[in-house]
Amino acid sequence: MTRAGFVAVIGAPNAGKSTLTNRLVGAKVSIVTQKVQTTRFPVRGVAIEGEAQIVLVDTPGIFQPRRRLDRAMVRAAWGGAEEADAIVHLVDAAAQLGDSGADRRAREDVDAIALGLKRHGKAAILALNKVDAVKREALLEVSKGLFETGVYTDVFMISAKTGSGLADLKRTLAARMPEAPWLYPEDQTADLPARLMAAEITREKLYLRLHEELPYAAAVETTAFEDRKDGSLRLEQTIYVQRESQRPIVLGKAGQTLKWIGSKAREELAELLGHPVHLFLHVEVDEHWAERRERYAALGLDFDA
Ligand SMILES: Nc1nc2c(ncn2[C@@H]2O[C@H](COP(=O)(O)OP(=O)(O)OP(=O)(O)O)[C@@H](O)[C@H]2O)c(=O)[nH]1
Ligand SMILES: [Mg+2]
Repeated sequence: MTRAGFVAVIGAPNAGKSTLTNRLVGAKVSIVTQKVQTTRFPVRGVAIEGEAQIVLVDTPGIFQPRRRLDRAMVRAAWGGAEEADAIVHLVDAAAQLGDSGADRRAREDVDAIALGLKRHGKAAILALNKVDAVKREALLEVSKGLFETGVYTDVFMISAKTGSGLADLKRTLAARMPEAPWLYPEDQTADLPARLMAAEITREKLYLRLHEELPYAAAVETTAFEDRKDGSLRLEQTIYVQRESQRPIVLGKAGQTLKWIGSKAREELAELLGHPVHLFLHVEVDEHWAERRERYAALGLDFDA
């Protein structure tokens, strides 16, 4: 008898949701950066545990939305939770204990998520992440406080980075999947279209390099994706920034920054796609990128959220 189902991984921005998803899947399916609000739309990754296929749905961080893109991202995250057979609420334990502005915001987001779960009548598994970065005694206090909300069925202490505690969590998730035939072929780990995955990889490199300088509304689109006769792939992508003043930031001195981004993305793409890749990057200014309906449709986001 096989099992299969969906697990939504929800949480405040930067909790480690994408890191956890990748780690459980055992392959990179979702991009990770130190910047908050990296994930913009739900990304699926397929993990296997014994007879169970666990489809993890990595979601955008849930926070107090202000702009249109924020609202669409948060709506998509809750949508992922609505449809799932199980929900993991991932919490950055270090942020629960810190007192920087970002930590306080994260705590507000965590409390709001617990309330949201309660309102939706959803039970969730609480996973305290980044235990590698905090003292064990402090963790107990944090987990006690959150558990008292009554919305959680279990608590796990994990590190998505080191893998600590993940075997236990994975077994629990497998047991919660309904009896069903598998949803994906055995060897499939991701289901993002290659063009979109390629754009995500470049966006990751862009943010890894420029997370402090770039506004979060920067975006990447794949505009050409061709097989060539010699077995290589030819990709063209456009990096959108919001202001003319951001173009030189992305280019860097003598184009060095863009070159670095391109070569990092190209290396990773070649490995992922199993073919040599020729990658051509363009930088364009589009002040209204985040206000264009067609962009949302391309990412599966609701423009009117
Ligand atoms: N120390 C430590 N850092 C972690 C752990 N898990 C994730 N991180 C780091 O936390 C940062 C955010 O990780 P992501 O996986 O992108 O977080 P996310 O929740 O997907 O973030 P958004 O998509 O922006 O909502 C990255 O710098 C990770 O390397 C962990 O277990 N321990
Ligand atoms: Mg993410």
